[in-house]
Amino acid sequence: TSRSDWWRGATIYQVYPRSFQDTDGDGIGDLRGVTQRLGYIASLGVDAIWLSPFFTSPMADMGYDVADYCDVDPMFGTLADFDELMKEAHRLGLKVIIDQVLSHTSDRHPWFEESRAHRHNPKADWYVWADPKPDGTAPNNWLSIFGGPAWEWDGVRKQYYMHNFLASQPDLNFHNPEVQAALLQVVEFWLKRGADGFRLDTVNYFFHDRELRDNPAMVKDDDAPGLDAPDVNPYGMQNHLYDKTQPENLVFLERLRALIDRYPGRTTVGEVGDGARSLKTVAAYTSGGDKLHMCYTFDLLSPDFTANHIRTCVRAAEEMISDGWICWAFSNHDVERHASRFSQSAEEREAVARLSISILAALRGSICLYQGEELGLPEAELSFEDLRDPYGIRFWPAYKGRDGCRTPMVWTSGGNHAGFSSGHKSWLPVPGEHKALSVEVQEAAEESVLNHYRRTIAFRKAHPAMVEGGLTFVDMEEDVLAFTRDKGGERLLFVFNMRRGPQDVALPAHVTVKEVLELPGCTGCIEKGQLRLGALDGCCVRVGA
Ligand code: TEU
Repeated sequence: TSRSDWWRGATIYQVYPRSFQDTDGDGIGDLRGVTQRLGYIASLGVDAIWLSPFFTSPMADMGYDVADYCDVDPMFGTLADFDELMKEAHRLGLKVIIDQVLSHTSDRHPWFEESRAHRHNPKADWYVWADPKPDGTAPNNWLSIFGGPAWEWDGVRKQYYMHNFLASQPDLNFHNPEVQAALLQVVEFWLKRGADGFRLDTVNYFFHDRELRDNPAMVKDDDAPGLDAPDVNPYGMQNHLYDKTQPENLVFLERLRALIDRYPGRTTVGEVGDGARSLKTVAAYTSGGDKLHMCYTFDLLSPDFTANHIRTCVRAAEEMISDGWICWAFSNHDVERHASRFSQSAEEREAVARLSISILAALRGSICLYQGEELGLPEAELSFEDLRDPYGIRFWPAYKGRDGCRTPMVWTSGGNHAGFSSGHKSWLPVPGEHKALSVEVQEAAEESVLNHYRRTIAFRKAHPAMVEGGLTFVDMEEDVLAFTRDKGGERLLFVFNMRRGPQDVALPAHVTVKEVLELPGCTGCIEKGQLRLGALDGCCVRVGA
């Protein structure tokens, strides 16, 4: 892929380096491990990888707490290992997108250590510091996503600092131009090192309300009707009085884009967790071609795997994001694996995994896969003693945290830790039930979920209408998801039966069938003018434009 907008419609494979492949026996994956397995990733037919953070970090939030943005944590390797990874990825035709966690740092970052040391030093204003209220309590009612107030008292400065996530992840003060400049330098460091793109963590959290106003208990928001109810975590949803368009962020993103455009062929994908307002935010961040290239939301990361839900999300995206670009995903390192999340029973997981990639591949936008989903891995059942995610440890057992989707890749069915590590202990256990789903087993089985993923990704690639074409919904049965994708005179009709039983559906009168294509793994066909679909099945028909 050499076109500069290779990212448009690309298939991106997310690697969580901690859990991909360990090469030094410490039970934790590393960059050399990723390099070793790039051949496997390339064999999936994807265009790019997204690497979760591998930077120097005390790992309080598994690397989303960065202590040095411009170095590799010794646990993951060295900068030379990164260079090696880049070289091998490019040799295999894979682009490399790296995570940038710019909204906050670790409390061990030298910037924060300096900032907390004194109220008047060069970095004093690099974080969000505030005096307590007269009664000594926190400056306002903002909450942290990871529980409790968003404010932590610092005994040295005798002030509170703000953190959207852990107390050990202090928020940078983006209102300070020096902070912005320093972060742009970080991005440039990786641009120079060859990174093809950046996944921008919590991109809608960069700016905070400068006046530190309390969040209202209840918000009437015409843009986001779902937010009329009091929210569990109002600040988490950015649901506060602050100007929702965050004009400063648009200006920052323009500066970022100007920098990135100096390096041809690079891209950005922003993570937007903005509740019901997310798609509006995506539109604002990706329109005009002068801010982000693409964004992804949490819309399809919900437990809802119904035609209605997908239709609602995609329709809203189509309506709101006119000249922007979205990236869709069913799974990532923060949510329950979708083979489990979308299934009503263990028996239907495989069928759900198969249908999920058929649908994802047919959507308009770029698509993100999360390591292991191509094996149809279910969420790992872990005991409290196994947990490493601070978020899970804090809310157990009401919420079990994110470790269940972060267990190691299963390369072989036998062997030490399923081929993940030769060490004694792996940082999270390999679940017994994952072993039968190993890459080794699935490579050997022609009809495996893994091979189904490969064929489906190849099918998407072979049809430009799927990668870049327009999308128009077609009205059919409520639990049937149907739309066409068009490009240059080619019109493909996709019909997915999301019911847990077979059904026949009538083709809309205006459709002229040209040819039923062989959509990998799907058995849908046309009989006597009816579309005949199995349970959790699909069909692709070339129709008259
Ligand atoms: O996630 C941002 C985010 O909003 C998550 O906190 C999400 O709401 C949560 O994980 C529940 O699913 C990003 C990273 O993806 C996540 O791993 C980090 O913990 C977080 O930022 C803080 O950097």
